[in-house]
Amino acid sequence: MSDRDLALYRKMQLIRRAEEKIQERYSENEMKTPVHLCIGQEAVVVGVLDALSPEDQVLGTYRSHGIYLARTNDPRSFFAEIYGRSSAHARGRAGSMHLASPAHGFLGTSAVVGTTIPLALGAAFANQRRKNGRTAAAIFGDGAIDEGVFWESLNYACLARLPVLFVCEDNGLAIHSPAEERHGYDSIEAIVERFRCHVARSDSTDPAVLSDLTREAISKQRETGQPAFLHFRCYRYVEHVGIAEDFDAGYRTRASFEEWKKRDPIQLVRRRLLEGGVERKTVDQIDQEIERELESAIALAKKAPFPPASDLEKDVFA
Ligand SMILES: Cc1ncc(C[n+]2csc(CCOP(=O)(O)OP(=O)(O)O)c2C)c(N)n1
Ligand SMILES: [Mg+2]
Repeated sequence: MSDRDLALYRKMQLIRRAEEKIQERYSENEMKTPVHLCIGQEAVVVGVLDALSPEDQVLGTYRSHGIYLARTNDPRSFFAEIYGRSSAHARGRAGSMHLASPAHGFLGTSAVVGTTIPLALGAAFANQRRKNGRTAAAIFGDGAIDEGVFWESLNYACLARLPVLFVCEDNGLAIHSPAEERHGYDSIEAIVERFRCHVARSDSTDPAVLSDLTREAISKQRETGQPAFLHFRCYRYVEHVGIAEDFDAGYRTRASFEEWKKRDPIQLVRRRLLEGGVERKTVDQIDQEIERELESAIALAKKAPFPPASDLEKDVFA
């Protein structure tokens, strides 16, 4: 149990500290990319990815630092990308919002809400035809379920029995609009359950719980051939885009933040490790290693070259 928790803790802490480093340095104005931080939401991505095998595929949104770091475990490439340097997997062309690493099964992300859901269907369709047993997961926000493309994708995946996981990372907000102001229904699960689709939901901030639910969904998917919809709630600690808190913006309260913060995913797993007999110095050592890794990744990124101007029109469709 504690080995698994140590691995989950490490991944979440890597993501959290990487994003906190972005917060610390963003005002230097060397990161020429908007940033959508997932601070507070780490358990969803880390839990879901823990249940996938390395051959499985995943797609995300513009809020995908967590997927990138959890999947690649490569903060050097991550910061190279954030600083726009040619040493990154996408050679500095992606920025924060278009992270991908196909070599790690992380097929892509997009700034356009909902667009990577049908791409996951395409991957699932190919996997189904190749009979390779892989699962394709689309991780998207609750804003994406407001779009037709989600419902069309869900319908087709159920019809064609595609091995796909729909993962709704529900922070209750699309920018500043709460779910209550956007939905003409009360329960998304109640609707999706009417499809031939396995459904699971959770408010847990424990990545181990979310990982178990995801594993269960994948095994049900394999047994029945039906896709799965996972609805996982979470809380975004900072503003929609940018690095700051925004509790005075009027669309949510600091009290709601304080409530969720009591269940902070990283503190939750840290507590369980210590209570389970793991020595504090073991956990502190993980923190220190992450600190060193991130600082060295940032220093390397800053020294790396920018892509040459001659690259500007490379790999451009039109
Ligand atoms: C097709 C499309 N419509 C509108 C937007 C503007 N937009 C950017 S982010 C966002 C909110 C999306 O919320 P959600 O999917 O819940 O993701 P979160 O930011 O909460 O992670 C919207 C509407 C967009 N990028 N793409
Ligand atoms: Mg949202």
